Amino acid sequence: MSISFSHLEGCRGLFLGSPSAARSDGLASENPVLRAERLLTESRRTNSDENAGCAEVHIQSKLKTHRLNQSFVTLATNDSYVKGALVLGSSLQQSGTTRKLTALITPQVSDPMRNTLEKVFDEVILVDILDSGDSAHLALLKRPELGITLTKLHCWELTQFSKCVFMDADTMVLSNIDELFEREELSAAPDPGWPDCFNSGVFVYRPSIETYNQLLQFATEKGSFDGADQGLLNTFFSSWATTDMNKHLPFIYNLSSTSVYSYLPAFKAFGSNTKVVHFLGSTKPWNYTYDSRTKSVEGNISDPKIVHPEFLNMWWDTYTVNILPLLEQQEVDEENTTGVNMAEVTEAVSHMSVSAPSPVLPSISSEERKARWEQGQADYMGVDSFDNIKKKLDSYLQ
Ligand SMILES: [Mn+2]
Repeated sequence: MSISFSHLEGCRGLFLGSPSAARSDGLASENPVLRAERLLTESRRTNSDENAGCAEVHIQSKLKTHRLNQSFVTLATNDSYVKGALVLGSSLQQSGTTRKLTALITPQVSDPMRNTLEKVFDEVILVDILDSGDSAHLALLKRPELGITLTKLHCWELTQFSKCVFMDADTMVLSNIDELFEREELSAAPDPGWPDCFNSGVFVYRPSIETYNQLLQFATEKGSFDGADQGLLNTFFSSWATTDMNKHLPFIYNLSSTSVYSYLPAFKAFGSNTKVVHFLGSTKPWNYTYDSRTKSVEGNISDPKIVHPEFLNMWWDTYTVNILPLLEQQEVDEENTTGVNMAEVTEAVSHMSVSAPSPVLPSISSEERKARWEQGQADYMGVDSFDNIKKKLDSYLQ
């Protein structure tokens, strides 16, 4: 028995709830609908016609339960990272996700920013290790250097959900990624710097107090080889590299900003499939200045650490269109909303190169230049400057 599309349209209204403006574009509600279609087809194959309606109701309620039981989770430890979390949350909404959105925050987050988060996320949960009498606090006393790392581990405590996808606040989705909920713990994409390690900016996991306590104990005893959550999680889930390819997410679910430059032909071939951008590095999108008239980031886009500027401009476009109006409602002071408060400017400037572009040196052969590039010694201010890379990209894409 086949199912007509109009029938599915009816289903969609029923089990996806009232469509918000962001979710009515038909973009990403496609995935659960296709899934429902498959489930319905399967059930009808195994059920007699008189039972089909019953099975349908059962599957629809099962889908709804899934939707409520699963969440995207992020963490913001200060007001700057809240900006990232807001853009991430907004991008997930725009993707038409059917899952919940949860933000963990620490006490450093101000009330107006917290109130704004509550407009985008279904749940905003304060995690305060210092104030808690639990094992996390005890672990922190022994390993004070793991402060933020241990805060991130709190995501395993969200046992109101059966499965979650954790995403760093410096990530942004470009299309629906609800299919990630079909993966098991711990699924993640390779880290570009050491591909036998996964990057912990995006990962699928199952909340569990048992796992949470094991992670804390592990952190206390072994620490983290990189001083952060990625080192800890890679040691804890050490079978990731070799055991189950289903737990290796394709790189397009966590495309790091550095990869565009370090493997340009691959970016050229596969970059258009990107689903999640991760703004790795110390200079974050909110550290840049954006010109809303030209819809582009001003100034230092030749910074080799920053992602392809189209992604950065997308981040700022989402921020300007969807987030700034929310912040204005909260009367967050102007300094906060523009992304140019002094601490951030200092941080950004300290990572900026201010030297003038060096002249192109014709004496370097293209072989030599390639070798230097591969050794990470690209001439970013000269022949390998962003403008030149962009010209090259444009010529490929024409
Ligand atoms: Mn990150």
